[in-house]
Amino acid sequence: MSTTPEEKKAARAKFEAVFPVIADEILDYMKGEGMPAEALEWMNKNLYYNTPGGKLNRGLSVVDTYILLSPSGKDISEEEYLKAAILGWCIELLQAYFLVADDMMDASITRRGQPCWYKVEGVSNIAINDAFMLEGAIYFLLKKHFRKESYYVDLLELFHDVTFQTELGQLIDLLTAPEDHVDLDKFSLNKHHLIVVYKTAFYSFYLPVALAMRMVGVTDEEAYKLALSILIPMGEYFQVQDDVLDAFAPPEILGKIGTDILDNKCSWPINLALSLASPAQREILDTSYGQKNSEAEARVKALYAELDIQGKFNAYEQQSYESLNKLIDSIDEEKSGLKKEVFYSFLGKVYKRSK
Ligand code: DMA
Ligand code: MG
Ligand code: MG
Ligand code: MG
Repeated sequence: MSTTPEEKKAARAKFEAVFPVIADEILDYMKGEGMPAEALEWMNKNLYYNTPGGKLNRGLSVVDTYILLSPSGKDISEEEYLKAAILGWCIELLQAYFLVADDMMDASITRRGQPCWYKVEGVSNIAINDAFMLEGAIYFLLKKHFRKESYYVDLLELFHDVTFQTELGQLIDLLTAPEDHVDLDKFSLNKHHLIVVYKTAFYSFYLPVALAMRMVGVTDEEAYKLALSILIPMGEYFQVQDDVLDAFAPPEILGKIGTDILDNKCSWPINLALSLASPAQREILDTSYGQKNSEAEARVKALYAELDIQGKFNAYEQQSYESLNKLIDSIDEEKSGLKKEVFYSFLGKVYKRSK
């Protein structure tokens, strides 16, 4: 696998070079349909503003997994590389689609170090249709590149299934965080677990690995179940990191300004704080959490510091890392046809991340 920083950089650059190819295919299609120049320019901006600028963990993991599972390993043909990379970019489009909508629903300000798309001058509610178009582009690309493959329907099914699962997660995330009614009794770590598995783990962790497995030709359903049993807890750990970074990371590094406290979100830090708070501290949380003002937000953050939520997270992170490593180590490579390295490499991408 790409281990040295130079190799990682090169793998990323190679993957990034595929984005203009797919963007052109989408724009050429629109041109062929007689869409006006204005529409082409708009879609071009939508695609480039929202798709490539992230960490690309999900997209790169499709390629990495494909290389690890393919008998030719690093010597896969250029044609195979391109197909794996296109699947990778399809997940990045799915991610772009979710994020454009998520930022509107969460009333967020910045993303990846720039204003959220709906906040850009002249965009506003057009962002709703832009999100749909990012999603539509996925199925255009899948049809164009995979229509003739025996696993085409499996790819479609995977994208459809995880999209619905993510939307279920977003629904319970939003219903647990009403804007006008703060009731911290509605929160629990069980509820949090359900929210994060659905809104994040399926599309961010299971999807990249499962897509690569389909492309390599894995048909044994047990192998998919095994992958799921490791990738779902890995995704949960990743979203706990996201929740903790929302409260503690400097926005300049994180690339986004945290909104979970203002938004009354059932996030990991508040659930932990609720389990540790004295009656007096609980009173502060009841009156300050989910209030749309920065003084109230600061009071919650001060309480998080008092209760050492960051320290508790560090312990959680260590524990999760160890238990995920144990899970991965217990894989029987021979029996499952999977490779431990697929999971170690994915975990390595997110362990102790700062953004
Ligand atoms: C992310 O939840 C889930 C999806 C499906 C985008 P979030 O609102 O915590 O994400 P972020 O912190 O990136 O806004
Ligand atoms: Mg959000
Ligand atoms: Mg959200
Ligand atoms: Mg978040």
